[in-house]
Amino acid sequence: MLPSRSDFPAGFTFGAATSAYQIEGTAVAGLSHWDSFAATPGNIADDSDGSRACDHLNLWPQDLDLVRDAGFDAYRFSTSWARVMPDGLTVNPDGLDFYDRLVDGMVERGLKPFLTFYHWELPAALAANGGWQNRDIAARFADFCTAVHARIGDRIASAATLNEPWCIAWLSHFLGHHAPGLRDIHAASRAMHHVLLAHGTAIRALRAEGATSLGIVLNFETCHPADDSPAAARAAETQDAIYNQWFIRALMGQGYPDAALEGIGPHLPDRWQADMELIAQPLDWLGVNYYTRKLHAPDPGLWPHAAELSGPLPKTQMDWEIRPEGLTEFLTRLARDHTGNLPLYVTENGMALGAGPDVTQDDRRVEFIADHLRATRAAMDQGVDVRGFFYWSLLDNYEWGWGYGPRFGLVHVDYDTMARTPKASWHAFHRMLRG
Ligand code: IFM
Repeated sequence: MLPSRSDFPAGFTFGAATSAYQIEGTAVAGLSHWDSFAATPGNIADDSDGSRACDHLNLWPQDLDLVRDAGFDAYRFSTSWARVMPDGLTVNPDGLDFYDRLVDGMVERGLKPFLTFYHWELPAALAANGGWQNRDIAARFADFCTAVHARIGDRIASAATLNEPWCIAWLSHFLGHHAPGLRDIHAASRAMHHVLLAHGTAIRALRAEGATSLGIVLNFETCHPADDSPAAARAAETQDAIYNQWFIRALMGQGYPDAALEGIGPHLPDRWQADMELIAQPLDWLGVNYYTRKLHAPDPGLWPHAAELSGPLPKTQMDWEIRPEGLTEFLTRLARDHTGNLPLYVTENGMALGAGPDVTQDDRRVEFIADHLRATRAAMDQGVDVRGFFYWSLLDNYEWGWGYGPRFGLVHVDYDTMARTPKASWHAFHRMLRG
């Protein structure tokens, strides 16, 4: 059973989250680097792509009904850059029309629109021009954000520049798991800096246009040593610096962490230090995405000299360990070490769980959500200013390199018929929020 709504302060925002490429379908959008990445054999577990996804482009009214009917206060969504600017530069009014209707649909249903400008579908034309490796991306990204803001900003409750810069930069350019699928320390290091430069440039441009309630969404993952050895401790510290410190430190004006600069520093663009002030723009809130922890062991190979090992805890469908206390730890650590009194939102938390014969049966997910809501409350009890919790995801959807196998949704999607069926977890939220 989920905790009760009254366990959280009045005004605490409960929401459900999605992203454009994972649910919309790409009809009448420009090509993005995800389309070419997905079209390359071996990149996606089931060789699928986002061309149809959940057909949210057409079915969005019923999807928003599901958000409202569950009793959520807010809906977190993203705008596809490739739909709004198919060539990455020129605004396509039809693309903005879609988001205009979508935001009106949220407002009509009493839902607060929580916008994320970029959740990973970089227009192919910009990718061909170096993408996140090219410093020019910062100005292009600010133009995209201000174009979206000019059309829908008047009805937006809150806007994040980027979702999960670690994924945009490291997972995609060093580990090669996401578009553009590179495994290149030089490319990754440049992306690690440019993604932050793009954020700062966009925030400055949006503020000049009068935008308010601006933030960014970072993902955090507990990095534990695989054993008691000093070498394992060092491997975990290095991974923690790359994953959990690089972005938040720069954003809060604390500089990049030394343990990550050791390997990334030699590849950063010239005079990167001069960008740090622009990167550290004042923010109105920070979004925290939390899912799991990983164990790290020393690896004799190249920097970061670390290898990931599977841990002993119960796991989700994607083999991610379930460790709710990690969410309390990150929320308290952030407030203590980095963000002070800045309001925090849990902008993503959820679990992948395969569908059984009864697609509505997901009691393990209900338990997962209950534990993470309690973990959020525990951080609040320790004085952390957490303002909301968004479940990932409203719908089963396209899980990037994993294709359509993992199911994160509160609502089951039949990918043949596109039928939506609320699961037990959707009903649990309904009882909690409307009960
Ligand atoms: O599906 C993703 C989402 O796009 C970003 N955060 C993590 C989710 C689960 O992997």
